Order: sequence, then C-alpha cells, then structure tokens
Amino acid sequence: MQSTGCLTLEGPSFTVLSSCGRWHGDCKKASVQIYAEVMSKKKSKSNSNQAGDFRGNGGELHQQPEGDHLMTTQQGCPISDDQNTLKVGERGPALLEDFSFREKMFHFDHERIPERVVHARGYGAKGYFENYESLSDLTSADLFQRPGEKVEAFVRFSTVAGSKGSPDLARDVRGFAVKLYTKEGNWDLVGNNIPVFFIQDAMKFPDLVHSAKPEPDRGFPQAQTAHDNFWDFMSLTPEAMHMVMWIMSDRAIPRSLRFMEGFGVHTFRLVNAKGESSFVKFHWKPKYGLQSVLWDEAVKINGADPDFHRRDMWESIEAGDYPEWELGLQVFDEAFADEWEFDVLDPTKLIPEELVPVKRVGKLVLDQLVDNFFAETEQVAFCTQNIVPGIDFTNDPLLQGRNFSYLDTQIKRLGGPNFTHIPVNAPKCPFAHFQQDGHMAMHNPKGRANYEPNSWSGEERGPRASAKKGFKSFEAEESGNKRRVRPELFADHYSQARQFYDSQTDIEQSHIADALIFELSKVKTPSIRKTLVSHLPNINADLAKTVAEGLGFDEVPEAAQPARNPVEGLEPSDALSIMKNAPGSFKGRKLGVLLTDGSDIDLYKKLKKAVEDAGGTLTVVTPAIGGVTASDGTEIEGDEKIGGGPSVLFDAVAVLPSEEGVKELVKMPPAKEFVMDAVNHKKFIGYNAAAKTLLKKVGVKGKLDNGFVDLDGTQANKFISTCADLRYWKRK
Ligand code: HDE
Repeated sequence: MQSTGCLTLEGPSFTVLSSCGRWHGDCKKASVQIYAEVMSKKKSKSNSNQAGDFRGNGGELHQQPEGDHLMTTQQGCPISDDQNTLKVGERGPALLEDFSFREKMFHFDHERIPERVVHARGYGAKGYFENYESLSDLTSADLFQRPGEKVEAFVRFSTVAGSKGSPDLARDVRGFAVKLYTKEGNWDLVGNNIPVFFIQDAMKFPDLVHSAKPEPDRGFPQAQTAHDNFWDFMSLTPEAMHMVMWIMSDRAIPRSLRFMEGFGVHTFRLVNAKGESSFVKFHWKPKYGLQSVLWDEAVKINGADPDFHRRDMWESIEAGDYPEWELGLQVFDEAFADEWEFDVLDPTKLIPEELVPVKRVGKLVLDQLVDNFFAETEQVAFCTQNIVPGIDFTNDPLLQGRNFSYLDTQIKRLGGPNFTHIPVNAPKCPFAHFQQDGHMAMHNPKGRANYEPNSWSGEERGPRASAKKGFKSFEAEESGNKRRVRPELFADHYSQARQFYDSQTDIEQSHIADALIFELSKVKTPSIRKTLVSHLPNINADLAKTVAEGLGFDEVPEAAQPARNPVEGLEPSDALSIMKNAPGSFKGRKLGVLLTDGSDIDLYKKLKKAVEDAGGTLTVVTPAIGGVTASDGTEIEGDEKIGGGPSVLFDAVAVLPSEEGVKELVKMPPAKEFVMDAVNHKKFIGYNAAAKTLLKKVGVKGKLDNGFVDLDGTQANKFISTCADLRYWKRK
C-alpha cells in the first residue's frame, strides 16, 4: 500500500480513498497524479478485465475462473464480489441490504469463544492408541481386550496458568489430556506431566487458580507464578509442598512435549467382567526419554520462538517422526492401599515405581496434525467423567470435584449442551439417547419417540438401557456421617516432597534451589518469602539454607510445624529424576549448524548424514537468510538467519565457518551470542579450525573441555553420538 498523506492507493483492485475527505493543497496534485495513473491502467486493461479494475469488481485474483470452487454465503448463495460493499453509486453510502457483507462481518464479530479458564494455551494432535495384550483379567474395558486393537486418539497438551497467547516455555505444569474413541464410548484421561497436584480437595481449586493467574488489580504477571499472590497461597497451603518441588524442578520447563511423561494423577479403578476391582494409576512414558531446558534457555526461547513447543510437535509430525508414548499401569489392590503409609486417594502423593512397577500395556502414536486448529484443538472438550465400562472412579476428593467441573465448563465455553455434537467430541461408536434440542442440535433422535418407556415398535421405539452391556459402577461399600473433613493421612505434607528432592541428581537439586530463589525474589512482601521458606527445613536442610542465603536472609527461618510428622527413611526413586532417565540418543533432537560462505561442503554433508542417521534433524543457520555458497560452489539454503536462529533453539550446535567467513562472524553480536549461549547452556559444540577465532572472541580459550568436539579431527557420527548425552554438565 502506498500512502501519499491524505490519499491512499490500495492494490490490487486500486480503491482510491481520500482519508481527509477533501482535496487540498499539495495533496491535490499528488492525488490527481495517482488518480490519472490508475485511470490509465484501467483503460489499458479494460478489455481483459484483469487485476486492476478500478471499480474493484473483477480482477483475476478475486474471481473464480472455472466455477468449481465457488465462493458462497453460508446459505449457499453464490457471491459475485467479495471486495466491495454494495453502495449507492461509486461514492455513495453503503446499503443495509448487502446481506453478504453483513453475514461476513457478523460472523467475524463472533469468532471468539471464551478461552479455557485454565489450560488456555494448548496444542492438539491426532493419532491412535494400540493395545499390546488382553487385560481382561483386570478390566472389561473394550479397548484393552484384544492384542493389536487400535482406537483413534486426540491429545491436547497445554500450559496451565497463561492465556491463549502466552509463550510455550512458561515455568508451569503441562496438561496432557487424551481422548480415546473406544467402541464403547469416549474415554478421557485428563492428566498432567506431573504425577501429583497442589491441593487435595476440589473446594480449593478456584483459590489455587486465582492465586496463580495475573493479580486482579493490575492484570499481570502473565503466565508465571513468580508473584506475591501465588506464593502467598502456597506458603499457607502446606499440602502443596510436594507439588512445589515438582514445579520448581526441570519438569516445569520441558524441552519438548514429546520428551515429557504424562500422568492420570488420581487413583482410578479397573473393573473386570466379574465385577472385581483393582486400583490403578495411569502413566504415559515418552519413547524418546525425558529432557528439559535450562531456565535461562526457557526465558530466551520465549523471546526467540514463543511457539517453540507447538512448532516442535508440528515439525516432527510433518516429518513423519511421530511422537509416541507407552501407556503404563500401576495396578494395586485394597490390601496394598490399606497397608501403604499414605492414602491412595490423596492426589498430592504418588506411588513410587520401585514399590509398584509400571506395566506397559500399549502405545499412543500421534501421526496426524489437526485439519483446523479451532475446530479441533480449541473446541475439543475433555471431561474427566467420560469413562467407559471397565474403568471407574475412586473417592479421591479432587477427582470427584473435577467430575462436576468439566461438564459445566464445556457448556459455558462451547455455548450449550450440544458440544458433544462437534465432530472432535462426538463418539466414533454408535450412540443413541433421548436427549434433544438446545443450541446447535445436530443429532436429535429420529422418529416419534423422544421418551421411554414408550409403546412404539421397530425404529420408532428408540434405544433402551442394557443391564448386561451398560456401564456399571463398582459396588463399593460406602458409609459415614456427612462431614467436611479430610482423612488423617492426608495431613502428611512433607514426606514425599523430601523423597522427590532426595531422588534428584545434584544438578537437578541446584535447579530447584535456583528456581525457588528466582521466584521468591519476585515476591515483594518479605513475610510471604519467609513463610514459604519456613516449609523447606521440613523437606531438606541444605535446600532451606541455600534458598535462605539466596534470598539474603540472615538465617533459615524456624521450620513450620508439620500437621503430621513426616515418614522417615523413604527410599529415593530414580524414576523421579529427569537426568536419570535421559534418552542416551539424539533421536528426535536438533543440531544447529552455523555456516558461512566458503564452509567446507564435505564436512557439512557428513554432519548432515550423521544427524539424519541418528534420527535427528539439522538446521542451517547462516549470516543472511539467503544461505551461503559452500567451498565447492554449492548453494546451501539457510533455514534461519543468525539473529533468528539462536542456539537456544537447538540441542547441540556446530560452528563451521570458512577462514574468510569467520572474519564477518566475529563482528556480528548474534553470532557471538550463538556461541556464548551454547557454552553457558553446556551444549555440545562441534567446531573447525576457523571457528576457533570466534570461540576466542567470546572468551573460550586454552584447553577446551570435552563438550567441544573438533570436527576437523573427529568423525561426524562420533560427534553426534557424543551429543546423545545432550549436555556436557561438567563444564564450569
Ligand atoms: Fe483441570 N480443568 N481441574 N486438572 N484440567 C480444566 O476444563 C479442574 C486438575 C487438566 O486440554 C478445565 O476444559 C478442577 C488436575 C487438563 O482441554 C476445568 C480441578 C489435573 C485440562 C478444570 C482440576 C487437571 C484441564 C478448564 C480440581 C491433572 C485441559 C477448561 C478439582 C490430573 C484440558 C476445561 C484440555 C482443564 C477443572 C484439577 C488437568 C475448569 C475443578 C488434578 C489437562 O474444567
């Protein structure tokens, strides 16, 4: 668009607007000149009716040449002109009669629906779940009866606190919601990437969420818990301390949605055909192992690519490298539940895998992108109460509250009770009931009967319940007085927080301390910081000391009085550490290679092959997006310009400039940052002789540590197998 002060010329249909409404002064001359140009264009095209019809109707960009993809209104009426409103003459007022304009604009005005009150930012993908073996001894759930049975799946990953437009790498819990379209209805396993939760009773959920969201008077901070309200609530909620350890750990900043675990959190029941019940906890185990980023990376990634996680998922599915998890079951019985030192109904506790092993029973593969983000990812409605025969709830008070909340929230968010008619939410098995009408009803029952019992027959009669096939709740015996209380064992708030902390490597423990210091440093009210830190001596004395020092306290505050004495001597659990479950491979990971004109083509080719052989991908970073001309004259396309492709976006990097090229790189701040960040983030760095000039420039001198690999002297595939360790943690 060219603007000449008060006159604007727009392409390609060349609408002439006078923004000030009249001709005057110098503008008039310019305006007249442009008007003349437009008119002459119009004349020269007048016979062909090509782009540039001055009246705006016609123009090949806007017109359907063949008629096989005709634009219509929502009512199906063909549209002749989608560029101009209907007016009286060329310069006259718009006409109310213009139904196609009104329909288009009205629809646009109503495009938004309320974002989810939590988990607003999410990303969905489709695929399938495949069952490994019959689990009929445990459950009658249809999807677990036959080996090789496949059901369609929809999964939505999310952050919790941020709004829909917030960055992907907020420090936060990740939602891991799975909808399985079984032959006996939809089963929604609405889990998180952390196996425990902040609170024990649904009654506290609105308070928890209010405290984590932006503070209501100022409307910030967005997508972060580093503020007074959140830590105020945490400091006064000792039951949250186990979860606090998890969200301050690297679990809250995953490298990829593909590299994180999922958990059903609550204890559920499996019920077999004989009506026998076992307890179960659900796990999702990622094929490519666990991996997180460092906090400094997270902060920088959010600037460089706020869509980092969704892009990663999109790219991996597009490339055919399908994200995959195995479903794991921890199955246990009443006897275990009675004997265990914690209450299996308490969602702030987990059962260590060393105590009850995780049995892998099937795999979830995400092999399809959504066709449309809004239609599927935004409108998908998960409900914890969507279970199928063979699976049942327990009395976990958080789960019981969720079973109420999800249906309610979907009705509000999607505008009525017929959200189940939206294709992503509809079952893929036959379904029949007498529920009818309401907004947007699409599956009203056919025939005369919309009630039962009725005396009609055949098709007219409609569906009936089946005592044999229908869902039956497990006949648990329940008794007791009506009271607002929690079970006694729920009062143990520190034992498992301590166990989690003890299960981490030294590096992971230091990250927990750093995260607490960072978050609490953002808290402006000293008493809140102090109250929170007073819980830490009950978890670990060193952690309490480090955090107290980091916050500038003179001494560690007196320990909070536990409501129940912690259990001593819980064994650390390796399954709780990310580093102890590292992938040991570069599969699904990314190498960023910095090239310049004259870069060695052979080395580049060998490296690319080695990365691809290892199942990773290589991204070429160049001084300008046009790419570079390699040593033999080959043009290598740049995927990223150096400033747009910082090393935080990659799992490892290689710096392979030519002797001439490096002279330019040392003058470019983003090239220096590329290397500096990779060094600070303890990444493996492949380099050649010329790269040493750049390394020196950023202060990397003398004997290089083993995280640096000289690619002039080392085989490319050796470098990539070294990268499987993901970071060189020993780097000072
Ligand atoms: Fe949720 N949660 N939640 N939640 N939750 C929602 O439902 C709620 C809880 C989880 O991708 C809401 O559709 C209550 C635990 C996920 O669409 C809402 C309580 C866990 C998602 C709601 C909890 C979760 C939600 C908001 C405490 C892990 C995103 C919008 C009693 C096991 C699903 C919506 C998606 C979404 C309520 C606690 C996971 C308001 C009342 C524990 C993954 O219904």
